[in-house]
Amino acid sequence: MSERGLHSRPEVTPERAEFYEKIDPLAVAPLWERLFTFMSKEPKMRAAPYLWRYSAIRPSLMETADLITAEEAERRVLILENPSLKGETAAADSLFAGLQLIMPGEVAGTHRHSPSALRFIIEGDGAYTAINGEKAPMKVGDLILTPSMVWHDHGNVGSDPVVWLDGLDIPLIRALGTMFTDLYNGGELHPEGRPDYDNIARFGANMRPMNYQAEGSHSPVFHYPYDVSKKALINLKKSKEFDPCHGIKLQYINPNTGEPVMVTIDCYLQLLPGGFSTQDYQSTGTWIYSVVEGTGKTVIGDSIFEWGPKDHFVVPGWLLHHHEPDSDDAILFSFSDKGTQEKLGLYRERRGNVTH
Ligand code: 1HN
Repeated sequence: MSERGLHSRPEVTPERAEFYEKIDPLAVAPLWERLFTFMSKEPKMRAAPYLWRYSAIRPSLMETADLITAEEAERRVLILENPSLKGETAAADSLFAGLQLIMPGEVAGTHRHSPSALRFIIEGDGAYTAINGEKAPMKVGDLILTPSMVWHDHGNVGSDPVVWLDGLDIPLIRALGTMFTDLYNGGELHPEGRPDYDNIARFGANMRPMNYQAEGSHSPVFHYPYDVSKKALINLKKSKEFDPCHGIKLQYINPNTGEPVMVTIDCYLQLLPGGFSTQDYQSTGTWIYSVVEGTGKTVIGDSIFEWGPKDHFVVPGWLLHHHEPDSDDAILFSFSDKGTQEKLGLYRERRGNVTH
């Protein structure tokens, strides 16, 4: 077999080494010295799997309330920063995750940005996100979307600290060089918009206003309440039809198109029946999980992560993994770059020995 430089480095002879040094000032470099460093046979993510235990983080998150105001911070968020991507403001190669705290009486002012974001409510009652001035009152387990370039602010009108998971496509937007951000009117709060729950009334009942013309590519629903999503999972359990790799896994969709809720981030809620260990699954998608209910473990490559409610973990792309819930049912929220990859024709998955 002849030597090929796709997966291995060609020999560096003294003559070649001298040549490489000579051409360096010309701002050119030999591709054959690089190919094998990134043209992996299969995906190799920079991020390693990781789990953030809520009980370990929560005391520090609460301390931030006295350290900085929501106003000064713009958003009081502790980044779930993957140790393998230290300093990169990322939980995984393509996705950002963080935990945001808002205290009673606080407001996080109106802004917008080209990255798309989701909120998944972790703890506390009485806060809201307003999208173009329309409030979505938050309850634990609710999913709230703030798609690219939509005005949004948050507030807490209750008496408890409120914490949610922020999921964003920051690494992707940075890589594409498409970052734009604005403060509303240079720093004002967006005036009140439509009444609370208006988006759900218009688009969230498997109905829509007659003659509705879609605006933008994201879902016109920006609030997916947990009680509705959970009820679907509980009712589906009765069918006893469980996906071997996912248990019962429902995707949040844009009701206009059936597509993922946002262009660059897709979201899921999943029930793992008690004692139902899933089969090994591998996909090019990166998955970030937030545990809502139940306990169990997830085996990712060579690592085992034990989880309980409010813990977060990341499954980077192309790592073989499976879930093992304990004897009670578990409910997991997750978000992914699967939808982005599918739009680019790049998504692949493998169940057992079959690659799709
Ligand atoms: C952001 O604008 C929010 O609007 C949350 O609540 C998290 C993380 C990185 C960059 C911007 C928000 C964020 C963020």
